[in-house]
Amino acid sequence: MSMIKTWRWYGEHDNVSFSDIKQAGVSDIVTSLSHVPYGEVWSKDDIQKRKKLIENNGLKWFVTESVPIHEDIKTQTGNYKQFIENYKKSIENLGASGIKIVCYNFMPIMDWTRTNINYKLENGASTLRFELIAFAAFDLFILRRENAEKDYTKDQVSSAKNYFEKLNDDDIESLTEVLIANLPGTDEKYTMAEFKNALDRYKHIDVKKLKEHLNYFLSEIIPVAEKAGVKMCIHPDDPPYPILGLPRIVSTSEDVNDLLSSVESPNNGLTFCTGSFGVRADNDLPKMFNRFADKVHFIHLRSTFRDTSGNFQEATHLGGDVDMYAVIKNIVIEQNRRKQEGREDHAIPMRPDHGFQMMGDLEKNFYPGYSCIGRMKGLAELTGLEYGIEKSLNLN
Ligand code: DNO
Repeated sequence: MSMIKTWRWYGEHDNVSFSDIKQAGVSDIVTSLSHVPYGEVWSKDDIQKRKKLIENNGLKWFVTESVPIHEDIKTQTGNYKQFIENYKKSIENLGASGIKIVCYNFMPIMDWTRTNINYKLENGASTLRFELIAFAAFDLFILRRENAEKDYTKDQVSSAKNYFEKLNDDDIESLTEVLIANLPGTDEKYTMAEFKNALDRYKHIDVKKLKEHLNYFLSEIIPVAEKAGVKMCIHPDDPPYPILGLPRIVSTSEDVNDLLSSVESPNNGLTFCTGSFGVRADNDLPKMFNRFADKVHFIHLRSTFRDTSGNFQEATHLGGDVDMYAVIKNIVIEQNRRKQEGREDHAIPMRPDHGFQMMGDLEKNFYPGYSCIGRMKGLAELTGLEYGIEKSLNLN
């Protein structure tokens, strides 16, 4: 009753083939219809077409990541009511096609954020890194966000200034590109002007208001998800704290508790992402998993090293600051508990999240973090750890 091993696949232009994925020891694909514009309905035809393609290649599909939430819904402006209706239709169509788990996020404007998507390690591999001073340099001196200096200490502002002064035009362009023009993991692109407009829409939206908007969304969506047999599972903020003055509402245990209890339902659940939550030293991951275990419908496993200056960097899956042994042990115990209860969903889908770009993959192009060999190495390590834990508990 091990976790279900899944693999995120970005569609036909993904450089990782179905054959690679099967050889990695994976049974299920996690994917999204990224060609459908944000806010529009995912039609049954489109969903079926993707499903057939996956099944014809010997794999299965029952988790989607993500069905994106239109900015109008997050800000409750413009066409948000229509977009919520469209979202409901997508959920119904997904449920009817056997796609029963829907991962989504409620981060304003930007999904996950890094300042360097090609950070070279001594051994030649590359990883993803977030450097606070680089980010501050962008915020203060490239974006020139109004009142941005209030979000940093005096020392940080002066380090960011030094950092900025050393950047040449190409450096500025690539920092901007990685932060706004080419948001990692999505096909959304903003120009600087569009990005500033997007930020402006949040001027009067604080944490409290954004939480209200999420609660409203959930109160509309969850009853539909219940009927369709779909489990919604929100992805945490990455990084798990406010950036660019934007509110963030899925960063801590209390945040998760708020949103899960705003609409009590087994269909209102969580994607437990150790990499995102793990960037905060005050997030005790094994404890958090246990607190919400009942409603964890999807798991992302990876780890980061963080320092005390606000920087973090993605580590090997068993390295870094995440106590992966304790997390997986709690997952194994939860799965067993569900099995004893007779729950059908006792095996929780997981995917190895991100991975180094390494070996033969260094010459290829991938969505940042989503190379083949690095993720496969992560999957192998995590599977071995899970196997050992199950064995020691006499559960396999
Ligand atoms: C990053 C991913 C996120 C995630 C979305 C879910 O690697 O985990 O982009 O897919 O936040 O909506």
